[in-house]
Amino acid sequence: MNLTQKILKAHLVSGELAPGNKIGIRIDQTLMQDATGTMAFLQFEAMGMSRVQTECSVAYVDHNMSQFGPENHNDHLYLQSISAKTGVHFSRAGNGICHQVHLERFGNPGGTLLGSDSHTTTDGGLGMLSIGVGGLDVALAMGGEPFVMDCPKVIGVRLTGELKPWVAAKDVIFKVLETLTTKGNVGCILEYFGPGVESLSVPERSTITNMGAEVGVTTSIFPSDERTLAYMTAQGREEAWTPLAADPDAEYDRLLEIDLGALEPLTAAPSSPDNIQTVRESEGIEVHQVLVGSCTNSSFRDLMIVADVLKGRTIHPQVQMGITPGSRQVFEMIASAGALQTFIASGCRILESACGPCIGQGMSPGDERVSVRTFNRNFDGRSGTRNDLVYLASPETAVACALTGKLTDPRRLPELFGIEYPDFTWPAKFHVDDSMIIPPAESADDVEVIRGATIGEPPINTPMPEQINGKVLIKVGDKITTDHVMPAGPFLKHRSNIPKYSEFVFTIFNAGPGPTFAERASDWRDEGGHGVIVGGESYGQGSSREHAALCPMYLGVKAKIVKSIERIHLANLVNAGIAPLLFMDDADYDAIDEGDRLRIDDLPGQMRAGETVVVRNETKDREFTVRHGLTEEETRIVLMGGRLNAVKEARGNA
Ligand code: MIC
Ligand code: SF4
Repeated sequence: MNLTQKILKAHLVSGELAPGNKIGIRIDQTLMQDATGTMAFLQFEAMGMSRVQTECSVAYVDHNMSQFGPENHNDHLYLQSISAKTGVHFSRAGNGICHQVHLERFGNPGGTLLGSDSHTTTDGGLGMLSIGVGGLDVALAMGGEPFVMDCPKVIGVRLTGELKPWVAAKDVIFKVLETLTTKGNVGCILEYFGPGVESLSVPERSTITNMGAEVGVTTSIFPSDERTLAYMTAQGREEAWTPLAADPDAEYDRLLEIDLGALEPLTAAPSSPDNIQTVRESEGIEVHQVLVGSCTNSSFRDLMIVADVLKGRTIHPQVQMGITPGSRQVFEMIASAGALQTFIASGCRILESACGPCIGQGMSPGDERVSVRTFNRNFDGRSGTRNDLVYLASPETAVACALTGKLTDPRRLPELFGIEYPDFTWPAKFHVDDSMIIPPAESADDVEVIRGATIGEPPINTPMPEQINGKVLIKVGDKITTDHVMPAGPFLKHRSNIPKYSEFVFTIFNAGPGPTFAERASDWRDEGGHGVIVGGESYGQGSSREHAALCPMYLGVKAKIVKSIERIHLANLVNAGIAPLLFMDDADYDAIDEGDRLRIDDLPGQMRAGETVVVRNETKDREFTVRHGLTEEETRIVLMGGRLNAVKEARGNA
């Protein structure tokens, strides 16, 4: 067996372990962050659940920390109080980015982790099966429900050799992205193995598993070995370590081979993480901003490499540089190692330990200015600037650009500045201080949940109508991300208030003078119509935010018809009671225009009867057939108007 199969087998509660089947697995741990966590907790409450049933559940505050207006702090207070009441550990604002902290303090080899954030996959670096999902699915797992998923195909990635100086773990995942791209990998897991694995530390492995989210796979995993033991020992958690690996004769559904020694510094050019180029070929492009941080690249190692290069130097006058330590542990360690002093002296701006600019919370670049970031996503506008030009890169490449003011291959640092590759050694012990993680209250009775005025209710959908009186509210192209659907940046603070947040659906496409998407949708809804969204390939890439389903649902959208759809978004649509329908012929996509009236007769009957649904385009006077790949249970949920209705009915509190 491969490692994925071993962990799945140990957690299997229903179904048969063969690709293509639905399986249910037991979830040991859950994670949520504030931007998805408030809605997840509101849904947990709405389903009538009280204390969590997992081995360990943690709620983090790391996304919504700018605190312009009362919304963010209201969210923090709600999360802290409801965590205490329901049995969840609470990681306070300032303690760090959920994935970095979870890796440090909670993750364990061989366990299962479900998180309401797509980069929950970070813990795969420890040998934990870690999956990102929407908030409602985390709420269900907290309530003790098994997680139902497609039994994955496992892609083996055999690593050989060792990285050369100035080439980093980030370049490994860029290589994978170049090969597999961001689309077409739904239902797969990436499993790393081979002699090259031992040369990578756990945080480096986690950079690789973190960005598996960009590949669109369910998760990514590394074996648990002596390097894993060393990391867990340094965290004082060696008792949670266990060795794990695939059997020597394990089989994979597909095999990739990467010679680490043959890699060179790579970058993801604007504006997709799979737009991979060598840094060499992009050299010379002017850079105005460099940001080091995010859950991908903000470990102690990453920051020490950057500090070592900067030591005794000042960043280029044209560049503004920001540093975001991944956790309070990393922050304290760079402080005691003298790296913080180096950052300050070299002119860096020190940001707090949080997601920050990665999710458009500050440091948006100027119009059409190049920003080089060690982050994982460079979707248009995610930085908070509509016409941004974000290059993703390793810390090594980022710091080279900060010194030269141009895209620079870090292998030229010795020749340009006489800088040798930093000689970094992992400390035997990390700085461990869990005082910012508040354990839950012993008894729920002693805790009063604090609900500020900006905390709303989770939206409840109505059952699917017999006839869809549809209008195409928007037609979009390929690779539409959930950032396009539900922007973050300045709008992120409305996550707990669906009516307000819904005003910003598809904001990036609202450039012209006409009515916004939200205005078109709500006018049509108020006339008794049903909204339809039309899209291309790989719709719903990126984040796990269920708001990309909940807000369109609130605006009356009943169906999305797209060429293909990504895993988490598909699950979120089902949970919200929106029909996810797939084109069977590209010509049908081509024949639709925004504003077309689409009629679907007896949608419930058609969905129950089989895989296909006939749609009539009344504007174009043509009919076409689409399909839905849903199971009977998923169909039932969509037709009931979403999972909240289904769970309430099952629990007798409808
Ligand atoms: C992201 O990186 O896009 C986020 C913000 O962390 C999201 C979650 C969210 O939208 O709250 C993710 O990756 O799932
Ligand atoms: Fe936070 Fe960015 Fe990581 Fe998302 S990708 S969890 S916004 S640091």
